[in-house]
Amino acid sequence: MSNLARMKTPVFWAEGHPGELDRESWEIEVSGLCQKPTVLSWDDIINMPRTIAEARLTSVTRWSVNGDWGGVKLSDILDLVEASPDVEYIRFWSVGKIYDTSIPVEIARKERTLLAYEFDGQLLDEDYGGPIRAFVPYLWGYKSAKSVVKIELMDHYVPGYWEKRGYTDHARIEAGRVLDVNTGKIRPIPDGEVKEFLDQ
Ligand SMILES: Nc1nc2c(c(=O)[nH]1)N[C@H]1C(S)=C(S)[C@@H](COP(=O)(O)O)O[C@H]1N2
Ligand SMILES: [Mo]
Repeated sequence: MSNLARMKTPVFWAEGHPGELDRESWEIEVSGLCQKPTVLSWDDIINMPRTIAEARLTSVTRWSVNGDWGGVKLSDILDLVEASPDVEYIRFWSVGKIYDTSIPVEIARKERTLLAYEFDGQLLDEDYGGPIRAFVPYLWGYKSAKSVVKIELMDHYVPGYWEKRGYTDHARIEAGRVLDVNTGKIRPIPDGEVKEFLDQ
């Protein structure tokens, strides 16, 4: 059992669980405002430099889980496709293309923003957004789209699945208390969970 499952990390699939997904044939289309739109295969992604970010996924429903998220920096992907200087937002689409969400390019470029494929050294399964998901520890978890199939480089903002249903567009993590999934205890987050990262 994966560490995420063992800790009983909640499994959110607002659009419905996608069922079994094939890792080896996974592809992510990267398109929009860039010089070199491309389709990245599973092999392409795992052969890119890997970054491990020890960080939390923090849900607006007030829980968070910490661990070693591993994957490729989104910034490296933006460089690979030669993102246009006009890009302002990065839009993620999950498998089935019902769930989408967008983040500002400044957040996309931060060092802990990943296309993640592992947690604590274990490959992500379908429950937790495998084969590959967005991991954006700087913002509420609804920006961390699971099982990503498409990344669009945009010069404008489009509200995503949850943003259209009332969650904030900026998704700034608010001060308060969350359930720490790792310990089962309540964890105060007086400055929002990732103030220290945002100041970097
Ligand atoms: N495709 C998809 N991605 C999603 C969601 C979803 O419902 N569908 N939920 C989001 C929310 S609200 C959170 S908090 C995290 C939860 O991730 P987990 O289900 O892996 O714990 O995934 C985000 N990504
Ligand atoms: Mo969430």
